[in-house]
Amino acid sequence: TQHTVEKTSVTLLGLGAMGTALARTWLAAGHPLTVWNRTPARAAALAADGAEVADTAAEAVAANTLIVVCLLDDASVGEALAGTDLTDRDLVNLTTSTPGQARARAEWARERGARHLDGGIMAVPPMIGVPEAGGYVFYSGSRELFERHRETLAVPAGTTYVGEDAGFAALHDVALLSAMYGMFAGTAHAFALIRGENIDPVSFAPLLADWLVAMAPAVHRTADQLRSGDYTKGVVSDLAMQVAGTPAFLSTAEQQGVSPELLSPYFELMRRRLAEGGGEEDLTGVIDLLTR
Ligand code: FVH
Repeated sequence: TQHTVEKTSVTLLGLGAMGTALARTWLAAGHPLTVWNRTPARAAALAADGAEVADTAAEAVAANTLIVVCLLDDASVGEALAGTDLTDRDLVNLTTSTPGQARARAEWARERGARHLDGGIMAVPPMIGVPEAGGYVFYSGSRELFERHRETLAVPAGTTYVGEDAGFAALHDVALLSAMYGMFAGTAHAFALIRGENIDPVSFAPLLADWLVAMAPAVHRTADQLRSGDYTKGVVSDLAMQVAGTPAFLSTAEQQGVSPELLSPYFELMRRRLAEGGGEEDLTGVIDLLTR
């Protein structure tokens, strides 16, 4: 005899680039899917692929227990859910929010009789439904809710649960993306330095990418120093040596006609920490200056 496992029915509010990508993976995996979007035309292709299209958000929320929301921002979530009955619903909000907004939304959902889980998506739409692309979603809030829907939530992308505090998914999301922007700032400066010279950016790119990968494990040393409180632990290149090197970076930028505005704020923090007596430390002391 054949035994078929029933797939959890999902309601999805929001069919932007990300919502549409999510919807396609649940449909492809055989999950009954009800969708709603403010602009109905965006649902047409999904309807042809088997999604139920609700005329209103209230109708979509009434259709299933698991409600996934992927809208532009927290304000649009409030607007879309305003006229819906969330009683006894499992609300999973994948809309990018701040930690504060996520905590407030969790409380807002609880007051309306819903269970709540917040998600921070660490992927772009083409990575959704492509496990080898490495995309995943941070989840925080009700652990029980996360466990209950883990399998369904794992269909579009990997899942990483980071705690009961509803704000933690957003915090992890923003922390990682902030580090990414630091990396982008560094690469912008590097490309600016070689621009105008007889150096092919396409040949330079693998050197740059490999260097960033080689440097990335330094985050583990930083974490270890933060945990122990000893910022000299395992130090390889101390702050005094690194600050002594900064004039070469600034002079090179000047010689290449490149503004130092991306590098200077970080160098300034390094100099301040050195002036406070952190010369034998790693760069970890800069974090103290930021959080003071
Ligand atoms: N796309 C990406 O690369 C990033 C990757 C990381 C995570 N983000 C976040 O995902 C959320 C949704 O992003 P998206 O890419 O789907 O965004 P859009 O394509 O711009 O679609 C926005 C949807 O939101 C609807 N919407 C906007 N305002 C309202 C409102 N007041 N009431 C109801 N719905 C609203 C919009 O509807 P429509 O314009 O089609 O009528 C779209 O469905 C987002 O938080 C990213 O930060 C994506």
